[in-house]
Amino acid sequence: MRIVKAALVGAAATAALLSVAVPAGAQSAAPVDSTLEQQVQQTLDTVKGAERISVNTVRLAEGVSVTFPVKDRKAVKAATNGVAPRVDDWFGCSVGYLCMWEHVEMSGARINFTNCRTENLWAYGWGNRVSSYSNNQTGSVYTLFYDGDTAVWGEEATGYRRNLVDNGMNDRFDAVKVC
Ligand SMILES: [Ca+2]
Repeated sequence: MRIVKAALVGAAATAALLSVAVPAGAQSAAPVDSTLEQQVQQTLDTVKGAERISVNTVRLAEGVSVTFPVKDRKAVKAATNGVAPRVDDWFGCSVGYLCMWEHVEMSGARINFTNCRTENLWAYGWGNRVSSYSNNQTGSVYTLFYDGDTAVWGEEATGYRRNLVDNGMNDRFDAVKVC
C-alpha cells in the first residue's frame, strides 16, 4: 500500500506541475489490466504481510513471491522502470528458484521459492493448485512435494520441468520442501 500511495502522490504532484503546460488527458499512463489488478489485490488481501514489489509481482514472505501474467508487456516494462524480470523470465524460471504454475505448460500465475525450507502452500493461497513446475535451483538439491503429510513426488535440480496432469499430481500439492 505504501508503494501505491507514493505513486499517487507522485502522480498528483506531476499533474500539478504540468497542469499549466499540458492539456488534461494528454499524459500517457499505462493501460490498467483489471485482471492483473484483481489478482494482485486478492493476494494482498489474503496473504498477511504480502507486499507488491512490481506491477505483476507480490512478495509473500522472505524468499517467496508470486508473479502474475501480464497482457501488455510494454506497459509493464515502462511502468516498472526496468527493474522487472526480463520478459523471458515469465515463461522460464530464474536460476536459483523453484517455480510452480497454476496451469500446465508453465502458464497462469507463478509462485517462486528461493529459500531452502518447507513451505505450506495453503499459507499463500496455493494449496491444491499447482499444475506445472520448474526446479531451477542449482547444485545437488532435491525438492519434495507433499499431499497432506505424505511426500508424493520429488524432483531434482537443475531445470527439470514437469506438467502434473499426466501423473496424477495435478492440483494435489499442499506443501513443498524446497530443498
Ligand atoms: Ca492436496
